[in-house]
Amino acid sequence: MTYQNVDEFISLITEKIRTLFGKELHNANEKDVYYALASIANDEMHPHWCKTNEHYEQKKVKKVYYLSMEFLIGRLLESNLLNCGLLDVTNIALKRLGFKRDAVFIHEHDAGLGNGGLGRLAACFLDSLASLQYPGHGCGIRYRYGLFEQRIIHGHQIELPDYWLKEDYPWETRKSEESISVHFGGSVHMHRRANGSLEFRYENTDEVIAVPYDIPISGYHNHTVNTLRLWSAESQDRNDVANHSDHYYHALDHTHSIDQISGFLYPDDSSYEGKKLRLKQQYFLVSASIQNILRHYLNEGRGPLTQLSEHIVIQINDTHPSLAIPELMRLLMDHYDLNWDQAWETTHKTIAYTNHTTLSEALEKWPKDMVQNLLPRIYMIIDEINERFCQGLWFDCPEMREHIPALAIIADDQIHMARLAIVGSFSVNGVARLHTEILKKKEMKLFYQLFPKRFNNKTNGITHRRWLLQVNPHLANVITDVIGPAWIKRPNQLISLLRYSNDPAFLEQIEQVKLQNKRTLAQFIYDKMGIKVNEKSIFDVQIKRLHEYKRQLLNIFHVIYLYNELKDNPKLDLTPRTFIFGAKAAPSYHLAKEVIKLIHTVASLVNHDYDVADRIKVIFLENYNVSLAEKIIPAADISEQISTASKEASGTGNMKMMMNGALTVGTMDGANIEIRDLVGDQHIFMFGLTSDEVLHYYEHGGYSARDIYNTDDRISRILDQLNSGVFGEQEMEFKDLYYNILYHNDPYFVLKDFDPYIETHELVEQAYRDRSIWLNKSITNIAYSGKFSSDRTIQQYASEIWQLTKNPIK
Ligand code: 26W
Repeated sequence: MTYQNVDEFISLITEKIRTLFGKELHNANEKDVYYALASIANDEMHPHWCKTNEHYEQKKVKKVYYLSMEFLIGRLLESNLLNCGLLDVTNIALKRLGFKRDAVFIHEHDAGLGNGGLGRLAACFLDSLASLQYPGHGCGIRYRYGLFEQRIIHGHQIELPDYWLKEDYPWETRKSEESISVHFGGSVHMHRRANGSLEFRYENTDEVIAVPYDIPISGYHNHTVNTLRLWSAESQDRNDVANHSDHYYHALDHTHSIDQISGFLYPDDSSYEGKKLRLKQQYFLVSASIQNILRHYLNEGRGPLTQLSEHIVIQINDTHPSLAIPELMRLLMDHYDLNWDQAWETTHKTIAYTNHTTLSEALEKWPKDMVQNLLPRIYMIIDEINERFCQGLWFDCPEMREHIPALAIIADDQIHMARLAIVGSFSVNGVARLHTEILKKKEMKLFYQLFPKRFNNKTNGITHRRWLLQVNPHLANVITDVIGPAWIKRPNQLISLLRYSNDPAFLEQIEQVKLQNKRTLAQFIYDKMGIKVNEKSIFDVQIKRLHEYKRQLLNIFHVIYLYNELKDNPKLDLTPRTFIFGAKAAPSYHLAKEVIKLIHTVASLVNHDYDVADRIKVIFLENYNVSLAEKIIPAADISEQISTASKEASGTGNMKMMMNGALTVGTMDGANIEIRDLVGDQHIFMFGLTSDEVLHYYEHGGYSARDIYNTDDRISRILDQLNSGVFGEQEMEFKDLYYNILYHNDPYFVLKDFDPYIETHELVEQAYRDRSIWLNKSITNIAYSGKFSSDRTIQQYASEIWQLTKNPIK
């Protein structure tokens, strides 16, 4: 059904308000309208959802299950309406009824079930899978608390719990009848059956019930509706608690500890902590998901489990769900009687692994004892996988013997999850060309020698439906006006914009759209913070998790440098700039939090200094999340992608901002390189050390931050200001940042890249002054951004890893 007729759509809203809330439309508030619209979208999706499932089951089509500890889906109302073809009519109806769109949409609490790039990637992939009509479902955890809410108090980050389920969440359906038991702890006993085979019995385990909550994932203007299944941990005897008053507190305690399993998302991006609860979460996700997959497989009568890999592929999003490997082995052997060789053959043909980082501190390694105690049978299986793998190396690859300690899955009393993931899967992919090359040549070199065919690259992407069509409707309209709407289904067609990249009328339109978006963001900033920003200034944006390697510090050093210049020479001819930051630091990441404090300190100095008035402003937007990104990105002129080369696996914010016409100031890292290859050097601002240079320094030394400090006055001035209390309430407030640079030799090469960074920003400024040059660059970026649609990425996963075919739903 489509509602071209606005009157009819308004009647539908009216009817919904009556049935849901027992009120008339004229008494309804924005929240009521939000729920009414969600209900309309659900009515639209649910019949197609049933049909999609029917089709997959009856046609026995090959499916992918995307296992991820994170799905950063943000809000769904607008994207669901868009995908169902109801967004335009909704916009008109709301206008007619006198409701502001945003005031309605903000009643949906962001589902912040992810830390950053990896979780958002999973959400974009689900959108592309459904839009391309591929059978693909997500499996994750229904955390009661998503990533913390960030408050800034006196410049310091404070974390508050993100209780996103406070209000009714209209998109999920609880499916208690499909619940699954997951077992922890206990002991394992071996018995020999009459036929000589071994049987494993588990005793005294703790049982946890995994209850699925399903969220429909609608494709764009097609009838495919896939599923995101999120598991919630519950205790079996929840109802018993009330009945056993003598054990009441004991039972309550028990229930409480089970509830914790799906309690909260660990707020750690790219640093690994061996927390038992996190291990429980990982096994909980994996066990529930794999049991569920096998149950469906068998119910659908797809054949013996030895053929599993012809029907199912399981993609694991980083190593976080890599226990899928021993769990699938366990179920195939202990529950379905396959022998080791059959189970192994099946498992490693079914599972594929994506790596998202080479940062050594992020590589997961679980203490052997912890796994042994919490998951005794899983430990036995990992141990056996390891034994067989190492024996194979010893006997079949004598040249590898000396490397066994570096390859062994269990070494130094730890289980190396990346090694397990490589050995137990048929595909290992990195997320951008450089990243994959670094995996092959450095981090996973030995494994690459062993299994060269297993390694492949899949450069990340973003859904252009959300990140262009939905968040920047003005730009989308202007594009469609000149090249037609075909780009919406085939984003590569954005390339046709090149023909207009020197067309003065088109340039003017692009200019006006950006200005309008900047005005909207400026108004938002004013409403939130009471700060007026100059809408004509360059909006210079860095939005991403706060991490040393992402180098927000380099950005703020640039601000301090400009501030010093302006103080020395108040008449300096400088194009006004607004520096916009959004970033959460992991709660325990001290240096990252110090950077947040520094940004605020600089902001309060700069923003209140009359000499600088209106020429530089520093804005830190609190609580960066998907919805805030949607507001900022359409307004960005400059996209800061300035990680230490080799450290950022891909980046996806770079793609989002490019697609919205921002120009990248970036290092030769991650997908920045592929952006540069497409748009050409003249349409991007690249600077700094290359990854080879960085890796060379790490390996051979030869870098001295102190030498740069001693020879570059701009830098010594900034560092001395940091230490002397010019910035900050007291001297030494930022001593740890200062020491990290001068006494730990600046591990992320901030000083080394400072000079080229400043120089690059001077080029940015020159380019910005010539409007037609700038707009030509901006259009060139939009034109080439089609390659970074996650549709392209998913297409590559589907044909090169998953061997999936498209299944249109009638
Ligand atoms: C175990 C704790 C932990 C949690 C999350 C370790 C590592 C992670 C992720 C790997 C962090 C992450 O989000 N990585 C990002 O993944 C994006 C999607 O592929 C890439 O674009 C980013 O470059 C990468 O940092």
